[in-house]
Order: sequence, then C-alpha cells, then structure tokens
Amino acid sequence: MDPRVEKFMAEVKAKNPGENEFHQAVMEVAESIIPFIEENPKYKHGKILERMVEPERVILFRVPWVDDKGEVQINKAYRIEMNSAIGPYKGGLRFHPTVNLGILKFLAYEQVFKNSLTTLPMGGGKGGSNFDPKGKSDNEVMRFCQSFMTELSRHIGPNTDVPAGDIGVGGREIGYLFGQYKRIRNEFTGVLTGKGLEWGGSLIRPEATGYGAVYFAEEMLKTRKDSMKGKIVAISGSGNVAQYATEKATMLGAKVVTLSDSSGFIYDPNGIDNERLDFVMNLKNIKRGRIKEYADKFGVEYYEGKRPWEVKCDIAMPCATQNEVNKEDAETLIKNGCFVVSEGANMPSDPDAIEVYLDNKILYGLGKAANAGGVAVSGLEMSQNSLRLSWTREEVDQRLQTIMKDIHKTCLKYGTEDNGFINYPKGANIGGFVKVADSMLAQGIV
Ligand code: NDP
Ligand code: 2IT
Repeated sequence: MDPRVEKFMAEVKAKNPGENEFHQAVMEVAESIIPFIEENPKYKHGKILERMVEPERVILFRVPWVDDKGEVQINKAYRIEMNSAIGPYKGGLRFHPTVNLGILKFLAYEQVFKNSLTTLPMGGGKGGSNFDPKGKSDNEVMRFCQSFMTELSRHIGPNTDVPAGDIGVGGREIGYLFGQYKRIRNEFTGVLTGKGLEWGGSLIRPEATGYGAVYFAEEMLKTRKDSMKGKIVAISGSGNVAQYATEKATMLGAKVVTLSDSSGFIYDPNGIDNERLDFVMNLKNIKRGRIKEYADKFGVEYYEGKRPWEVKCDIAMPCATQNEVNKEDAETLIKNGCFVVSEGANMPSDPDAIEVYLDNKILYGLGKAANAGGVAVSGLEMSQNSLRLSWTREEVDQRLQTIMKDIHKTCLKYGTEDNGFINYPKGANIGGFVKVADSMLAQGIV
C-alpha cells in the first residue's frame, strides 16, 4: 500500500475506533485521492481530506415508543451531517437492526462524493435507527416514525438538511415522518424527499435509483460499443432499487434472472418479466413477504441462505446492502463470463472484490456513481418543491438520463488510464472530490 495512504488511514482508524465500514469507505476514496492531492498541493495545505472525514455534526438521540402490546421500546437514532460545502446536507434514512454509527458514517461519507457527482447543489448526510420494521404493524411503524421525527425535526429543514429513504424507509415511512414534521413545525415544506405525488413528491423518484443504475450500465457498455440488449442480468435484493433496476433492464431488452432477500435468492431462467415483477412488488411492498414465495408461485429454484453471484450472467447488479460481494463471489462472476458490475447498493463489493474487477479490466460502476440517480431525482424533487410546481414523467426521466451521462463523463475525465482502461472508482472519487474541495477552500477554515 502507498505509505501516504497507510499513514492517513492509521490516523483515521485511531480517531474512529471500531467503525469498520467507515474505515473501508474512507480507504477506498483515499487510494484515489491521496495521489491526486500530491499533484495538487492546494488541497494538501488546506487539509481538505482530513476535514472531509470528520463529520460537521453528529446527532445521536433516543427514540422511545410504545408497541401494540403496550410495552415501552427504546431505539437508538442518528443523523450524520457530514459536509455542507456545496448545499444542504442530503441523504437517506436507514431503519435496520444492524444500523450503528460506523455504518451511517460510511454512508454519509459516500453521499458527499455521490451528491457532488450529480451536478446538483447538495451536501452529504445520512441517518437512521436500529429499529427493525420487519414484523411491526403499521401503527407501530407510525408511532416509531413520529417519535423519531419529534427529535429530528429540531435539526433538519428544507435549506439545512433534507432526509429521504434508504433500507427500511420507503413511501410509508416518509409519509409518517413528513406528517409529524408538518405538525410540529406548522410548515408545509420540502424537508424530505421521496414524498407521495399528491403532497410534493416527484414522478420517477421511486424508480430513480434502479433506473439510474441501468442507465449507468448502458453508458459503460457504450464504451465497448455494446448495449443492455440481450444481456443476462443477476440482481440481488428485491426492495426499491432491485425492483426498478429489474424493470428498466427488462425495458432495454435484457433478461433479469435473479432477485434475493436476506434469506436467499430465486433463479428464474426465463427472466423476471413485468407480470412477475408485479408479483414481486405486491409481495415486497404490500404483503411484506419473503422472496421464496416467488419460487413457490412460479415453480423456479430457490437457494436458501445464498447470494445470486454463482449464476451465469453478463451483468451483475448488487442492489441489497454493503459487502454482499466478496473476492470469491467476484472470481466466480468473472469465471462465468460477467463483464459488467453496476452497483445499485452502497459499497456492496468489498475491497478484495473490487481488486478482482480492476485486475480483470471489467466495466465496474461503483455505487457512488452508478446509484446516484436516486439522490439526483431527490434533488429534482427539491427544485420542484422550491418552484411549487411538478414536472412530467418524461421531463424528470430525461433529466435523470442526462445526469447519469454527465456522471459517466466525469468518470471518463478523471478515470481514463494511459492504456485506455476506465478506472471508474478513481474517476468518481476524484470527480466528486474536486467540486467539494474547491468549495471548502473558497469558504475558509470552517
Ligand atoms: P429496501 O429496504 O427497499 O430493500 C432492501 C433489500 O436488500 C431487501 O431485499 C433486503 O432483504 C435486502 N437486504 C437488506 N439488508 C440485507 C442484508 N444484510 N443481507 C442481505 N440482504 C439484505 O432498500 P433499498 O432498495 O432502498 O436499498 C438497497 C440498497 O440500495 C442499499 O444499499 C441502499 O443504501 C442503496 N441505495 C438506495 C437508494 C434509494 O433511493 N432507496 C439510493 C441509493 C442507494 P430483507 O427484506 O430480507 O431485509
Ligand atoms: O444512498 C442514497 O443515495 C439514498 N439512499 C438516497 C438519498 C436521497 O436523499 O435521496
């Protein structure tokens, strides 16, 4: 390892003990950025990277609520306000039992670079709770969201910090959170994104992350004069991002053969067409059931406790969670002919898997570039809220496509190596960094 990266990481680890996912996210960026900073000493003197790894503010609070049996429950909750150099803090909320400070810091850190890449004026943040929505009634989820927002409402606002969804936070939760914010503050504002269409939401926001990740894959394929048409795609997850990645990949002529959840994956060699995807959406978004039921319904294989990376595919789209692809998975994918990875999830590939992708010179679109479509359309939702009007589906989708193309161009600009290979991690990290770093320099030591 580059000794400058090693020294920097030793300090980050000493200052942030035990935050493994945060160390991993910082390391991935440091490997691209530290050599770049050496060539651009203004960033070095301003200690820009050292400042960027320290959140501007961390809010940690208790969320007490009463379950349906009348028992008092207590959860931990957080909002990481990471960087506001180019706009209000912006990023999702995750409700999942594994949520802790280190996971949210990794997500907030990634968000800073991702939001910068979108070309829109958004800083980076992330929040959430170790609350597990699984198995809870709607009333329990509502009471939790109301208690959570009662505290969070003091810290956010349409020009300060604008949360949205992530794992475990979808339309239902955003509704309850928005209702409580409006009630407490007596203000109808664009304080959250991912809102319902009737009350300030944007068309295409639910679709945006999955669609964007497919648009990004299409841009990568174009560099090899290829396209999505006729490709076999393995997707993990079966939530928001996975569902709309499936829809768009199918629209562009590809065949999606897998979906998963934390219990296992289904393999449907005929492809998950629109009718079968409707079943998945109903199963996951309304009934809140398990993906195994897909296999039971359509008579296809279900692999309990496994991830879909052993299936033969051209394109892999991890759309579930962090570190869901390891070295062995990456080697299996490549052995089976996979040559494109477009990440719908945040940091789904671990560092060894990334090394395998880069060594094999495949098209590797990392999350902070490939999944930026979601937050990009959140930014467009904020614009529409400020203008007090709504754009059409076509207009938002067109803007999303333009943004994904712009992100791809930024990756080419900073990531194309002397031999012509496009190192997307390097391109996205440097491209995301420059705008934030220049803004921080202009704004002084704050
Ligand atoms: P959802 O809650 O809608 O879906 C999450 C999916 O991932 C579910 O199928 C879930 O399975 C699975 N999953 C979650 N945790 C694990 C785990 N530990 N192991 C295996 N599977 C798991 O979330 P989203 O679709 O919104 O988010 C998916 C990913 O995309 C996350 O990494 C998120 O950060 C990222 N992302 C989301 C954006 C958005 O706009 N929503 C934007 C950009 C990135 P189960 O039901 O069994 O838990
Ligand atoms: O990881 C992400 O980019 C998101 N969960 C979406 C954030 C947002 O503010 O829309």
